[in-house]
Amino acid sequence: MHDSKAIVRRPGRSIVHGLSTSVHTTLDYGKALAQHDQYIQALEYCGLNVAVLDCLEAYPDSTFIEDVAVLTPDCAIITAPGAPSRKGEVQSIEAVLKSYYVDIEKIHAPGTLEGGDVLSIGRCFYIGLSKRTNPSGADQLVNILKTYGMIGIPVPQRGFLHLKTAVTYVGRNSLLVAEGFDLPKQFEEFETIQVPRAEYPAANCILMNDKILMPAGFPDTRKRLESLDTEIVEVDISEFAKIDGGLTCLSLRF
Ligand code: CIR
Repeated sequence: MHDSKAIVRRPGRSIVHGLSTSVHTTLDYGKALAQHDQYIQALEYCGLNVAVLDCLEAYPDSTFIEDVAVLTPDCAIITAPGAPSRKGEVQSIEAVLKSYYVDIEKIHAPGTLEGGDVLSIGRCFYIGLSKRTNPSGADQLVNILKTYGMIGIPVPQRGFLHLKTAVTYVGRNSLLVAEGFDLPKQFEEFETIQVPRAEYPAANCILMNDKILMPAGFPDTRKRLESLDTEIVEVDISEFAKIDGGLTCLSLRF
């Protein structure tokens, strides 16, 4: 899995009104911008060429750009966000993806699907069925992937916003799994590293070109990840975490 490019979108001031499953202190916009800069630098350190898109003020959650597309080696798929306030985010991504991809597919209503629910490991894509991704969206993705010789596997998911909030792939056949997440049987071929309940946001890490990008401030998880003997790069995304944003959701990588 070698990624060479990433697309990110600058957060707009409206991010303070982003969707959240928790009561949180108001997001500090200046701090969010600074953390976003550090996130871009971390992607560059991991070897990616980063395209930075302008903010979309009309869409408070649009910096979580991972949710609007699924990028594969052979095609890009524009999703259909399940959150009503995020549906319009897809309009502006098509033109961007056209400069990178010849083949662009789409998930159509009544299907809903958000990229945070899609965990790709090689040419296999695990699709979490969540409040944001419904069976129709998952089935459409499975069929699109099949056309290009890739595999889509829908998996049940409960208790977390997206599949990748609870589980990510960190290399050496290992999954990082949040304690309390009922790992679906479709993942039984993998080894697991558990993220303690108190550190659950750390379950959302990114394996990128032989480095693991992890959110800063989770020492127990870091210790456990060190057993993989892979370089770990920490980046502070505490402002985004206030509205359920993790590391993966801040970029599209391909
Ligand atoms: C939302 O609820 O849509 C945003 N506040 C957070 C999205 C996080 N996306 C992701 O984990 N892929």
